[in-house]
This record gives sequence, C-alpha cells and structure tokens, in this order.
Amino acid sequence: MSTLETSSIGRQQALGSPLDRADGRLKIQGLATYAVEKSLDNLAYAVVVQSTIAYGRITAMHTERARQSPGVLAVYNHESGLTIHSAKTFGEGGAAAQAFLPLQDDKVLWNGQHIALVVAETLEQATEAAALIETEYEQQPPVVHPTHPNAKPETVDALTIDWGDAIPALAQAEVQVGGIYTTPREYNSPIEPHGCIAHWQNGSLTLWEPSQWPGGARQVVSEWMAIDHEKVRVISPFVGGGFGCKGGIQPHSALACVASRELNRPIKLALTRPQTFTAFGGRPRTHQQLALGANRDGLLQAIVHDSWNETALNDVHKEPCNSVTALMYASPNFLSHHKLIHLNTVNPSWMRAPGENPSAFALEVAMDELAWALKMDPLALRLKNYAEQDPQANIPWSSRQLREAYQQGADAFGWSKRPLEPRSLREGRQLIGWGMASGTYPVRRTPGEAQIVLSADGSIEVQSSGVDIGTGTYTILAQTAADVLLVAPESITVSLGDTLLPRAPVAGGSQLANLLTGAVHKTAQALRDRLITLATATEKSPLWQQPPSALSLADGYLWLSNSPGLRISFAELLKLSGREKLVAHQDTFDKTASEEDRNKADRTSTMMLPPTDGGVSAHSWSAIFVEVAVDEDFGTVRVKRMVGAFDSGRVYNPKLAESQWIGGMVMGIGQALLEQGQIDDRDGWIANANLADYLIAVNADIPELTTIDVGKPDYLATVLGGKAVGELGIVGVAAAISNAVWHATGKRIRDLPITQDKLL
Ligand code: MCN
Ligand code: MOS
Repeated sequence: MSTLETSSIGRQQALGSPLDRADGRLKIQGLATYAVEKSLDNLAYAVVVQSTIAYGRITAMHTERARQSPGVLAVYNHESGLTIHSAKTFGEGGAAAQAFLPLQDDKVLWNGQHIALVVAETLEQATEAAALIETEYEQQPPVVHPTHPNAKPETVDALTIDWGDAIPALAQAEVQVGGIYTTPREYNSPIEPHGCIAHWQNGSLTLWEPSQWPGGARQVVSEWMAIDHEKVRVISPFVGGGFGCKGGIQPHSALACVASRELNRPIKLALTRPQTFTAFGGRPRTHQQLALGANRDGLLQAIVHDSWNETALNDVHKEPCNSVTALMYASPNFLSHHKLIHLNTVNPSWMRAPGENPSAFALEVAMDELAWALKMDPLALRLKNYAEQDPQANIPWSSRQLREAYQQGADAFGWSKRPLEPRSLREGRQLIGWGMASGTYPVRRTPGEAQIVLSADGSIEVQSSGVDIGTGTYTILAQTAADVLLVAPESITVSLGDTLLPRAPVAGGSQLANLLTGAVHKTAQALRDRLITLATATEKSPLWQQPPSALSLADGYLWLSNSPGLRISFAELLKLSGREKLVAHQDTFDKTASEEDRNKADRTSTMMLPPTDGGVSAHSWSAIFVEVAVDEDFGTVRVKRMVGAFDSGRVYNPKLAESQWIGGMVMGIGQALLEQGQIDDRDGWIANANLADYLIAVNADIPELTTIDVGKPDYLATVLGGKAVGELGIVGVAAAISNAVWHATGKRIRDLPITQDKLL
C-alpha cells in the first residue's frame, strides 16, 4: 500500500529515534512494582536456611526452638515430605537454571545449599526463628578448587572445534605466543536480589517472580509442582536487572510455591544479599591455555586452545571459551577442546556474554602479545588477520562492520599516536598505557508472538509476555507499533511480563529486541490493514466504499489521501462499527509451525536458531580502546577513558542502545579490575558474599566512556535489521584494559582481576 507509506514522509520515524525510556518516570517515582512489592492480604514470610558445609549429609536438624518461636507457621526440611518434581534444565533444553531440588533428601553438595525453610507471620519472626535452627552433619572432604587432585576435567565433545592441522602448524610457525588465561568466579549482582511471591489458590498458582523469561518460569513451575501448565501464571512486569541470573528460574522459588500450597497462604520469599551468592551461581571460574602461531609478517597460522570451566557436582553449566577464538580471525588451522570440572559448588549460571566474555579475554590479550612479539601495532595485526568470512562455518557474514569499528574507534581515540614500546607514556608517577581489543556476540533468534489491542476510546496496547529487564523493551515496542500505525509512540501502552500475554522467548542471548520488534511490526501491519478494511466496509464511515489503497493513517485517524477532509478517528470507527475493540495477533513463526512449536519457543530453548542459520553467519562486532593510568608506587589502576565502536546492525533506539553498550563497558571495568568471588578452598565458604566485599564498579571507577555506532541495517540477520546489543558491550573490555596495563607497565596480566598485588 504505497499511499500509506507516502503518508509517513516528512514524519520522523519512531524506530531509530533516541526516545526516553517509557518506564523511566514510573521507576524514578517508585511506581514500578517489583515482584516482592506486590501487596496481598494474609501474606506470610519465608526465610531460607542454608548449609554451612560443602559436602556430606544432614544427620540431625534441631527445629523445635524455631517452631516455638513467635509467629512461626511452619518449619520445613528434608524430613517434611514436601515433594518438588524435577524440571528440565537449560542443558536439557528446558528453563530451570539448576537441576537441584531443595529439601528432597539429606545430601549436601555445596556450602550455602538450601536445607530448610521457615515461614512466619512477619519477616522478622521468620528471620529470628531461622537463626534458632541447629544442624548436625556427617562431612565428606569436599572438592572445591578446580586444581584439587580429585577434580577431574571431562571433555565436552560437542564443544571440540577442529580444522586444518593445528598442532604441527603451531610448531612450525615462525612466531609463537600464548599462556594461561584465567577468570575468577564472578557474580551477576543485580540491584534487585531474587525474591518472589507465590500464591496458591484452588489448585492454581500465581507467581510474582523477577524473571528474564516468564514463559520458561511458568513451564518449570508446572513441572516442579506437577500441575497443568494452564494452572500457572507468572508475573514479571519489572526486573531490577538480572544479567543472566534471572534467565532460568532458581530453586528457592520452588520452596515458595510448595509452602504456599501447604499453608494455603501467599508466601513471600526474598533471598538475602549473601544468599544470592550461594543460592545460584555467577560466571564459573574459567581457565584457558591458548597458543597462537604466526608468520613473521603477522599472518596467523594456527590457534591451539584448551579450556575448562567449573560446574556443580551433579549439574552442568557450560561456559564455551572457544566461541570467539574460533570466529574472530582467519586462521587456517584451529584446534580447541573445552572441559568441565565438577566441584562442590552451586551450579554456575549465565552472566553477561557467557562464553564470549572469557573467550575474548584470552584471545584478545594473546593477540596483543603476538603484536608485541612481531613489533607490530596491535590494530594493524588485527586488520592483517581480518576474517572476510566465518572461518569455522566457511560461510559469509550477514554483515561485519568491524573494519569500520576499528577505524572509527581508533580515530576517536587517537590510536595512531600510540608508541609501540611499553612504559613510554607517563604523567608524573602515573604510568599511562593504551590498549585495544575486539569483541563480538552472536545473533540468536527464537520466534515469538505479539498482540495489539485497539480499544473503543482509541487507545492502543501492545502486549507480550516478554520482559524489559532494564533494557528498553517497553520503549522500542511502542516505537515499532507507532511507526506502522503512525501515531506518537508516547500514546501507545505496552504491557509485558505476564504469561497471560502472548508467548515470547527469554530476554537472554541478546535476542529479545530483534524478536519482539519483528513480531510487533507484523502485528501492527495486520491491525492497520484491518482498520482500513473496517473503514471502507462500515456504512456510516465517511470512507465507506473507498478503495483501500487510497487511505492513509495519521495520529489516530484514517483519511482519504487526496482529500484529507474525509477522515475518521480510530475511536469513532470502532463506535460506528459497533465494536468494543479490534485485536490483531501475529507472530514470526514459519507458516508450518505447529502449536507445539509455538509452545516450545515460549517454554524451552529448543527453537533458538544458531547464528549460522540461513547460510550466513550473523554476529554483532565491536572494537574497544582504553587508556589507563597505573600508579608506579601503589599499582592502582584507573581507567582514564574508553571508546567503544559497535556494530549491532540497525539500532532501534540509539539512546537505549548506547546505555546498553555503556552498561557492558562499566561491567567490563568491574570484571577487569575488581570482581572476584573469594571461595575458601577448604570448605567452599564464600568469604565476600556481599556487596561491601565483592567489589563491582561504582561511579568513581568510571571515566568518560564514548560509544560509536558503526552498524547498518542487516536484513539477513533479522527482520527489522537489528543485531545483538545487550551483551556485546562487555565483550573484549577486560582484554583491552589488560593490554593497556601492559602498555603502561610492561607487565602482562593474564589472570583477572588486575589487582594491585599482581602489578607490584
Ligand atoms: N536495542 C537497540 N537496537 C537493537 C537491539 C537492541 O536499540 N538492534 C536496545 C533496545 O533498547 C533493547 C536493548 O538494546 O531493549 C537490549 O536488546 P537485546 O540486545 O535484544 O537484549 P535483550 O532484550 O534480549 O536483553 C537481554 C540482554 C542480556 S542477555 C543481558 S545478560 C543483559 C542485557 O540484556 N542484562 C541486563 N542488558 C541488561 N541491561 C540491564 N539494565 N539489566 C540487565 O539485567
Ligand atoms: Mo544474558 S547472560 O544471555 O541473560
């Protein structure tokens, strides 16, 4: 309908404009209600008790004093007979973050495992009673550290990557560099700790749960409780950050659900901040042995890479450390194995760019080492080995604006003025260093649905069960619908995060923006077409019997393109046609998709397409440039400035995408300089399980950060041309900082975080 398109000429396109966050005002005013803020009558409070040993079994638990404590309604442990059924985990294509089911037996597999639940009339009473429980254990020697003699690395065959003949090629290479690169246990640390309210009524369960994936959470709850999927509703309109740890639902929520069933009351269960370090994992410790071989002129000949990550004793979390090493540069020979080490630890979990993050750390530091070994500029070395196509899959990129990212990032930073030698820049007692790194994140795609409701008063509501975890989903979906319906985005309401709304996949893997904008765009087009049909078919409408192609839309009206006087408002049209509302429902599924496929996309991860689907390899790309100052006497590192140039394809909202990229860069500074879980090797106790001792970057750590958008619409990657944004910003940041620290000091730090002790 070309006339409709012309009507938008001269109007600013909503998608692509730097609109403020639609939910911003609600959040500032405290009107955005988070899961545990839901107020319900007769609410009871649950507190979790956790194990204090890492391995063994419970021989006795003394709960009498707790039971007699004021206000206590119940104390549950493994002897209470609360049944929680197993649910499919991520590793099995499901949506549970862990296989662990609390209170089902006397076994203890890590320090900080849930072993009891106290429910009382108030939080204070439950907390008080929980402190009165005494537990006796029979202990077994735990295996806590990955280097423990009883820790046995197991190769994950599916993660072996092999092409060419890497071992001899490495041996014959004129120049070889490499070493061991490690990252510690890191924790997601969102502002909103995990906490939920479960309400069981007449065999149905409503769960207010901070979730990156309500559809997945609903599925897991129905499996845990062995009830029909239709009987579960998960509500998650606002999430105070997750960074991966709210991607799958965690076991404490099962406790809230069973307790609510037992007591027939709504139960609020909020983990304390320390419990968020033990109840679920962050990024596992990773260890990578990486070697690069190259010709004298800098052409890579071989990459040989062996890595592992820690995981739980009876559970699997994979942190594929070769996802970037096998993708970034054109090496003719490549060999990589990844292993898992099962330990007495809570199962680790997703944390911003799982896999890509540590992988880029090792590769991009090693590339810096290679550049120095060759006396080459690090950026020139990367350009020399630029992969013109996906070196692993041997197929073209859908788009790769990485050269542009290097170029524009370098120009903005002033990279050409960088002296090659380390320790050649200083300001008084501060050693100055410049470093850079590349980053990437794949474009993942899962189909989904959307619905738009036009009501009798003319109001428009976009609906999806997908969530906004602080990313901007509310805003970009209003922008998407506004573009098609030609109304102001501010006039559109967006409802998210409720399983009563249309099915949607996880806000994880940086996929949701592309998926939901695609579904909403199609739905808005369907609504527009229905409005036009209605206007031309409704007898009392001034547009009755006009040819549909002659109609235009603008600002809540339909009108005749060549005679704008002839018009009718959406609201008036609904009234004349005797309708309460007009509803459009569309999706991005293949035409052949069955109802089962649609459910799978909503409830499992099995419908996610790999980045190589469709014969092209789709990824976002970045180049990060950093200046650091290292105090010569104290070894303190300050990031002085950072430039990130990003190719995320078409950006739907530049203000929000920038905020995402900056968020990633900030988290990358924390990872590079501050973050590390201190786990006691003897008993698995986490010594810094709080935000006073587990340091994350704060305002004072963050200098001027510049972002540059070098993307162009990539319609081979996604319907509306966007690529991944949310996780891209962190990838490569720690490597760029480590490289800058080397340039300042001559010290190569391959072991994160880069703390003072490593520099003195
Ligand atoms: N966007 C855009 N143009 C695109 C793609 C995205 O403008 N082409 C913008 C939009 O504002 C969109 C946002 O970037 O809402 C993120 O989009 P996307 O990359 O699709 O990521 P998701 O919506 O799937 O969000 C999840 C992603 C992940 S996996 C982690 S981890 C992470 C991240 O988002 N966790 C976050 N960013 C976070 N930001 C906040 N505030 N809190 C978290 O927990
Ligand atoms: Mo992001 S770690 O994929 O939730």
